[in-house]
Amino acid sequence: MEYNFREIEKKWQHRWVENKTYKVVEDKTKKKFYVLNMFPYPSGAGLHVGHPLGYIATDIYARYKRQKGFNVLNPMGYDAYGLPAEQYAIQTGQHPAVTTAKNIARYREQLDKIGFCFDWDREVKTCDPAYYKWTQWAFRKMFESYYDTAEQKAMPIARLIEEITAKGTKALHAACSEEIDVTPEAWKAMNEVEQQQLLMNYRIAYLGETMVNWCPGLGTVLANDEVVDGVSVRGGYPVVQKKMRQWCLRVSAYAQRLLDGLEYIDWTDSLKETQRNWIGRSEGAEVTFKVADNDTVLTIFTTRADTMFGVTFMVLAPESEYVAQVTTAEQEIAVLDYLDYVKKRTELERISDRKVTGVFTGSYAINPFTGDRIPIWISEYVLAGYGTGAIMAVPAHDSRDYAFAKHFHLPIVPLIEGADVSEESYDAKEGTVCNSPAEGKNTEFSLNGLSVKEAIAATKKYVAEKGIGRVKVNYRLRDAIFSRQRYWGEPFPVYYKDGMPYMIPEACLPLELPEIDKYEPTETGEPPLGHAKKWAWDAVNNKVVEKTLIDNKTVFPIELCTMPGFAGSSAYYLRYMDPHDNDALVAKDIDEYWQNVDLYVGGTEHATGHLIYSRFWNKFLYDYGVSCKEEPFKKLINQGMIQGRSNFVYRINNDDHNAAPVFVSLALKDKYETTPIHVDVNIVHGDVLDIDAFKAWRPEYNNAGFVLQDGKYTCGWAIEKMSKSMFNVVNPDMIVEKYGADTLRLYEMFLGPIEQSKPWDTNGIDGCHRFLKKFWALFYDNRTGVFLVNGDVPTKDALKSVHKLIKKVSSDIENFSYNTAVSAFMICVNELAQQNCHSRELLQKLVVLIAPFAPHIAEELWEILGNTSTSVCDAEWPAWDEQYLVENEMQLTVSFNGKARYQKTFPIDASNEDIQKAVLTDEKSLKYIEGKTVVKVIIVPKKIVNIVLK
Ligand code: ANZ
Repeated sequence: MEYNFREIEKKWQHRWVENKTYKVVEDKTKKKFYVLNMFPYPSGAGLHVGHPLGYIATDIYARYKRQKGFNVLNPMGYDAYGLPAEQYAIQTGQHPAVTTAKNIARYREQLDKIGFCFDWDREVKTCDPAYYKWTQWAFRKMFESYYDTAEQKAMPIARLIEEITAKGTKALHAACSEEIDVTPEAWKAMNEVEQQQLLMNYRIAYLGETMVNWCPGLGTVLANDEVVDGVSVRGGYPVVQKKMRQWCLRVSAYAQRLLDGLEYIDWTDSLKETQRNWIGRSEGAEVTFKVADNDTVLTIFTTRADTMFGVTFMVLAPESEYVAQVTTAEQEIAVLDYLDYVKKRTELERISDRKVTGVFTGSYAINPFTGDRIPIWISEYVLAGYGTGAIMAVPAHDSRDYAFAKHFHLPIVPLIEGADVSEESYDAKEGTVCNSPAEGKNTEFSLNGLSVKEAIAATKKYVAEKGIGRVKVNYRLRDAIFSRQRYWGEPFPVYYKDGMPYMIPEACLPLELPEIDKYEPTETGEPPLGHAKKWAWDAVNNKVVEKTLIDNKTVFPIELCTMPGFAGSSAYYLRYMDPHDNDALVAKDIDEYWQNVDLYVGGTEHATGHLIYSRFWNKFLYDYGVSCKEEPFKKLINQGMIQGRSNFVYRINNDDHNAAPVFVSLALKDKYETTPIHVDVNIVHGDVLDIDAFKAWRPEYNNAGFVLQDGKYTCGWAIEKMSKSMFNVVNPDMIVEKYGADTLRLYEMFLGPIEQSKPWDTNGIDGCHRFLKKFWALFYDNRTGVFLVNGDVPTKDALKSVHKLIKKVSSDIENFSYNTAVSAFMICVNELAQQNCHSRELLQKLVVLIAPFAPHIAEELWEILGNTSTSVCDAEWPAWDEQYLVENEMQLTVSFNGKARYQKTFPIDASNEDIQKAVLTDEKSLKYIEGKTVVKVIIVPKKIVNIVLK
């Protein structure tokens, strides 16, 4: 019987479905293990071979853990809301739901062919109302919560209301957008709208005024990476900075916990470092500066309080509220001009551009340490969203301040002893402070002779005592903007009464996305949901009704924005635990069983998006006891990218564009002037072009001519990103069809370490396929079809080969070193074939070992070996026995005058005398020794015997 992978794979994929082999239930008698892949966005292009890399890695681990006796959860689903389907809808009128469903079906078909052990009964789709009910539910709960900074957790807003009523806002310990002082009396005197406005300052999900990249041409907010040089990447429309009222999540309140949590999870150092930088904790001080001839007091944030004596000017962010307060009449026009210029600049450009721009406000501040009058400027390098949006500039010790001072001819006063003030050495953090540039100005306080660190501490203490400052920890992490002016996303469960948002009652969730007939913004610039006719909330009957009924008394308009892409992916791992529960996101006992994800695999591109948001989201749910673990993902592995191996043909340049194209083979191309052209890798085999297929590929190549080399056309190649435009996309379906899923799985793992990026090379796949054939040949004679397995007692050598393999594969899987595990299989199978081993006892172990990697062939052979009532998935993972691994022989290389001639095997305990005797009398030695004298025999233990002849 031959290895008929097509039949075998089809058979087992059916059986698995029929027998529900991969169905998982909570089984308290077993230890749980939860593996998870970052779920895919089902794009129209389908899967290419790069996509399943991570899935195969997790699948192997899941199967291995199951064989080790764990109850393994390995779910899969779809991140189904998103822009591409909506863009397609705008272009074609095709409803995004239709496109998405089609793409999901295609993904599923492709995934099914690869033989994953997903429990499809637990599938989730973020666009499914039964799923997004819980996304809306969580959002609602965030709206109903504030972050208590004393308790360090989210708390119900009702408690905050009680506290404000009793003690006013001054006594609150609550994360907020701005400090507001409201007495209990003032609170009670407020009307409902005013009270709601005040509460908004504390809610975890809040409507906030934030700066966004607004693109009037497209009628939407754009993300930073969708804007280049002030225009939209798509369409080239101008983009301006605009303050807009948007839903935001108070992620910043969790900054310290997000930082602390990194300490006890098993992620790579580089990923943790990326998150730390993103969170950006910075310890410093807020210091106040009085403005001369003005009531305004500027509060600035600095990490270098020690440089107070070197402050020679102040800089405000263009968006700062101080700007209006300090701009003088003479400077007004210049300031307005400048603000106009800044509006067109994105934050990214402001940070990365080294261009020096700015304008003087006309006002001066008083340096509280020196009493000096220092000019207040405005510049784009100070960002509105960080610190207080205002800085004290110390050009001698800060590079941007230095560049600014040089440009506008402002004074530069060095403070660090020996510091040479020039562009290169502005930032002398180490050193001794000498702070009295202007003798006699401040005699009360001196930092002279202190180290920078001591000076910072001393200054912080001093400003706190003097009431001109306070110690402050800042985080770079911003609150997440949570509104999108888009259709294809989760609707907010929100309606508006008197301009203030109210939540639709929990019992009425999900609020389903309505149908619309146009996907663009409305004529009046509203988001696409503005087209929905039935999109108003009847607060008496608690239901969605026609918009024409809006009276703002009992029927109100519903929010028109939808949630962003990361909403649906923030808690999906919790939903997989209990996907059909209508009463809870996840039932408490089920959550306590699965706890959190033990192994999470996905791409590095999610380091600062999804992996921050989902950690935040989970911590919020943890605060309410919904999730029993504070960190969602215990161990995380980033799989590398699979790159494409592109092929090229070389077209001979010809000015006559009507002439038939002529292509020259690689080795001959330098004889001509040529242009390389990407060619579809699927019509190239081993770098040799399939000429007929090439002619059929494009009508313009129909009558192409070829300059061949040895009768063949050889293509050039290069490693590039795998992408449709480079024609180097390899479809897994094609590989499965030609070689089988087991070969594909083995080959993807064999390509190299899982975390590394590596090129796909279809040419190499034959090796893995041949290996599986050899594996099969241990059971069946390929030519005669005779079943070879016998009950023989295995030889010592065979035992050693297999036990060595068990040990190696077990530790390789634990270390996710799958490529080395695959090569260990290859070595072992070669050894067993050489030893002519067909022992049932050993082959059965081999089948169990290979099951995680190549589950179809393993199931088939498992059954053939007589295990007809169980799946190999439940076969116990074999243990190795050290006794078989002890080396009892050694192989020595025998050399003559340093030249290696042959190898000889000895018992491990052979003495040097025995070795020497045996080597000198060996027949193979005699021909080298003949006619010469043996001068010396050198023996390097366990390695070499060198015979010196004369
Ligand atoms: C005086 C000073 C002297 C500063 C010196 C630095 C070096 P990190 O560490 O990132 O927190 N800064 C404060 N707010 C800013 C804003 N909104 N936009 C741009 N820059 C701002 O950086 C804190 C430092 O960055 C602060 O300390 C402030 O400049 C500046 F030798 O104050 B420093």
